[in-house]
Amino acid sequence: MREQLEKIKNDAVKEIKVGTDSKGLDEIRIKYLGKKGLLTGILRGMGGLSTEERPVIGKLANDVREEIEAALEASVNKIKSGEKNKRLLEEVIDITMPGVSSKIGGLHPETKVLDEIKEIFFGMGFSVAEGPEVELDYYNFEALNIPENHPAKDEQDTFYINDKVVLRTQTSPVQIRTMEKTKPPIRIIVPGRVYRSDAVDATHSPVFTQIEGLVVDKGITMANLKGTLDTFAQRFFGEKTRTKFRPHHFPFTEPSAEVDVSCFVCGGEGCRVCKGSGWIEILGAGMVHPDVLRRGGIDPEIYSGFAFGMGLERIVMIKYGIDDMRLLFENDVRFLKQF
Ligand code: 2NM
Repeated sequence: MREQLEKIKNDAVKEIKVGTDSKGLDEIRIKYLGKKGLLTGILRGMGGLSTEERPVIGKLANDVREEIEAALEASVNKIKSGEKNKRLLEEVIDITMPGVSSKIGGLHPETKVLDEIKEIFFGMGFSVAEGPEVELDYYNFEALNIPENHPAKDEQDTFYINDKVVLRTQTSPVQIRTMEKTKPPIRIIVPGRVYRSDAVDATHSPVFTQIEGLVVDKGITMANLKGTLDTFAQRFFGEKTRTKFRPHHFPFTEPSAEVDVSCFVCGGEGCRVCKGSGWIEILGAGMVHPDVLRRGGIDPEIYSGFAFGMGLERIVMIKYGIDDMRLLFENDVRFLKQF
């Protein structure tokens, strides 16, 4: 029995030494120490031993068990730490490697320019007003002094939802709505989408963005309009920029003007951007017609006002030298990335 125990011990330790993973070691544990294991088998046979031999063999058997367990534990620890080291090596992070930068989006050029224009007018005490794109015919035309027979009312130019409802062709209906509910002083800009039944080409789109402005207070004159638009032009195009007011006609303003700015590329000498003239048309403007003030609930005997309007896409095209408006709507990333 002594020899048997000795052999079991040596075999087990030998097997444990060559075991390479935790699973193999579990199998060895079962083979020797399990319920039906080799050592357990020996211990069962101890009944046939003499009373002198029994404690000696019993102690020996216990020693063997302890040695096998110790060898198992040592081996398990070794394998476990080996497995852990291997995993750590595989998972190692090289903090000296260059990072992978994630791609982030940018602002559309129209958004950038609109933000810039808003900031300039905020600096002069304006705030933003907004209103519906689907608008009553009354606010889009009649309240603005545009008569029933005016060419702008033609179905060729305006998208009609029904007899009384249109897609707004300008943002001025928001000015009327603001006058109706606000007591002067009023100082607002109204950016927003407008709709006209135009064919698409390099300078036209049936959907575009207007920025209009309205100031109403006691004693507002053409000089205030000129000063406001000069300040805008100088902050937006550069401090040397001059403006030129050319007489014009709008039904909703009297007097009315078209406003040019001196060319920000050549300074007025004449170049490709201003087509040799030295001037670029950017705005329509005028003193709000007394009838329009009255329809907004404002007494033209007490108050006066000025208003102006510009097309955002046109301003963006001028500023960045874009020759086709369609580029602003197609959203080709290769185009948008440049701003
Ligand atoms: C323009 C040109 C001139 C304008 C007038 C008004 C209102 F509602 F106050 F009468 N809002 N916007 C106006 C004046 C718009 O766009 C080219």
